[in-house]
Amino acid sequence: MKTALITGITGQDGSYLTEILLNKGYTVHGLIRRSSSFNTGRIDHLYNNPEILNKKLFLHYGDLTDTSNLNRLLEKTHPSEIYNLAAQSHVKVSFEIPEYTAEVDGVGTLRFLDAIRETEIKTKFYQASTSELYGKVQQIPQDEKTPFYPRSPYGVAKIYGYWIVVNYREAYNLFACNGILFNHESPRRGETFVTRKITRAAARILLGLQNNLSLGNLNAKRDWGYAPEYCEGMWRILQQDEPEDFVLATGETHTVREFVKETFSWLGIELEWDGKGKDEKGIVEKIDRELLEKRIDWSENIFNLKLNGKIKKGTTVVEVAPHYYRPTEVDLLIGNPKKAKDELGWEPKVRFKELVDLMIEADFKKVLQRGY
Ligand code: NAP
Ligand code: G4F
Repeated sequence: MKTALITGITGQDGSYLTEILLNKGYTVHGLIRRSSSFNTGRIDHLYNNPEILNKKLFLHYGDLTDTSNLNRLLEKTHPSEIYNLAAQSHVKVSFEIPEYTAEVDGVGTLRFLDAIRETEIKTKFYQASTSELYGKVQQIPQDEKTPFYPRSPYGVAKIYGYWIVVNYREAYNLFACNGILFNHESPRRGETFVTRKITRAAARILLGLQNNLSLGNLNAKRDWGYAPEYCEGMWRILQQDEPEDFVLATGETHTVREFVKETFSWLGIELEWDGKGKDEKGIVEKIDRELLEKRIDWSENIFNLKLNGKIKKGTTVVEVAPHYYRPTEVDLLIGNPKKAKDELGWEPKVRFKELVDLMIEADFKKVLQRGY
């Protein structure tokens, strides 16, 4: 039976990967951080299942900044596969805590690889590398051979992680691989990343819980895919005979503005855009009340929420707040997943519109059920 160790198990990807591996019959060990409030929300459905917890799923306290803990964990769990997903993963936040980001996302990867080398455990190692490595892109679309040019402390820390994986593979013959994953989203995406921030805010605005949505750069373009499919890709990367690096992406790119437009459109609200730069606003142009009512399953609504009566043609629902701008921005990401398709048989199925729809639908439901 295969055993996997997942760092970052409480995050978006960690939670999906855990489900995938449990379904494939793995025993899963997860590294969790001690937190002053609950941080297991995304895995509670597994954690609270007595058939799973401490039978197929085991959780261990630890931190990527704590070397002795990582060594002990490896010796205790003897994983056949390790997925290093833990990271300070917020790009904007990395400008405020650059040193911590380097410690966790860069040196943390080294700590793990070195623990494997020291303990001589026979295992395969997956590193959560990122399209942020391409930053100020040197080629369109980006693939495994595109030169890197990171644009944030996060990107720079992750580039160390990327190269230390390559170096330990070549120097010590470790089975270590980089998955260079483009943005991937889901209803479990952290609420401060732009996609989730948009879908959650749109639901709350429509139900009168929030007045409007403040965003930063509306022009940034991202290649957004669906997280569970990318987690399946991670697993496939480690099932190869030889360790290699792979890009996972959809090959499609859209602006943040398009994501906002599509979200509101699912709710029957057509937006028009007025002004430029920090003065740009998203204004309600048309409301399809019939569609909006159709979208809402009022039976979920135990808080007696009502549709926001203030929303009408001409209402401003989106504004730009320059404090969300980044000191250096990644303007355009679009990946070429050809190698993954050819060698892993991996192909994304959920495209942009479907992704937006499933995220706004899930957030609408959540707000109706929770009342916030
Ligand atoms: P996420 O939701 O932010 O999850 C990050 C995880 O790392 C959480 O479980 C977090 O624990 C944990 N963590 C943070 N600092 C840690 C530390 N010092 N020690 C141990 N654990 C720590 O991120 P995600 O979206 O699932 O992404 C997973 C990985 O893929 C990350 O490495 C990210 O940088 C990378 N990546 C993500 C994307 C994407 O689009 N999602 C694309 C490319 C690469 P808490 O729950 O306690 O905070
Ligand atoms: O959702 P974001 O914060 O994601 P970003 O910066 O692309 O990073 C994510 O994807 C990376 C893969 O490329 C991962 F490695 C990383 O861990 C993370 O998961 O921002 C997307 C875009 C940016 O251009 C940002 O400037 O949206 C723009 N944006 C505009 N307004 C905003 C906002 N981003 C956030 N978070 N919040 C805003 O209000």
